[in-house]
Amino acid sequence: MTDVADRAAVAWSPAEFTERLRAQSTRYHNLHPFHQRMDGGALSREELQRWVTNRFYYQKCIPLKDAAILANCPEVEVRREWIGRILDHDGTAAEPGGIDSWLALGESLGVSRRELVSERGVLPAVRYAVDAYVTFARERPWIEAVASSLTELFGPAAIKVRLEALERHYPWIDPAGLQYFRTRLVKAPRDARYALDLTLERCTTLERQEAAVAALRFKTEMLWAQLDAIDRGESQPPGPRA
Ligand code: AHQ
Repeated sequence: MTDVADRAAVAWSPAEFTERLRAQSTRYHNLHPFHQRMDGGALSREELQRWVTNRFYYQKCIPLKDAAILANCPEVEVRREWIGRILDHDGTAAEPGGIDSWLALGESLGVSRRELVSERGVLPAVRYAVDAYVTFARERPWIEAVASSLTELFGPAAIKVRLEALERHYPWIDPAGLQYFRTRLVKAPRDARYALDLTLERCTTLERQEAAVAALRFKTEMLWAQLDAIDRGESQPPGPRA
């Protein structure tokens, strides 16, 4: 390999790699106009209902994404840790999970569980953005799918702001319905810490490090595209869906 190519192939230090991952926070969906309007108290009831309806599709697909990572990961220790994410969302027969909490959030915003589960209100672009995330996890190396979940490095700070804003600006929302986000404030930092440590540990060449940053960049764009569709408003092709 030439001297230039040798220099170019030198992996980033863990500190520099972490910094490049964390730099993706400037692309995080808390900066999207829709979330800015939510945090500023400017959303209508109808907009909040469109958001909770479409985000339900994202939430219900997270376990499919995580199951894809499990299916692609040959390491028992990693699977033992990662399977917890599926249980966090799906819950168990004894203990409802995050998907059930999201349904309660929907009810507190005036959208019935039946309506959320029907997916009637899921916008085409939201469906395609979310399905792209699941497909990414199914088709890319499992460590890249792990890296794509690192948007949760930025989640808790955004959710703290959002929770405070929802409680302050939208008094018609039953605070009990916001429990989902209070739970994320506990689980997301733990999940993000494990995913970051795993990404730093396994991505030891420049090529793998750049792929991990690209995976996280992909995920910031998936979250951004989801909100573009929600922000734009109702848009379905004419004619019957079935
Ligand atoms: O509620 C969220 C959630 O369960 C997850 C799982 C995680 C992943 O595996 O990609 N990401 C994520 C996120 C959730 N909520 C979003 C929000 O802003 O409410 C943030 C989102 C993320 O940052 O990826």
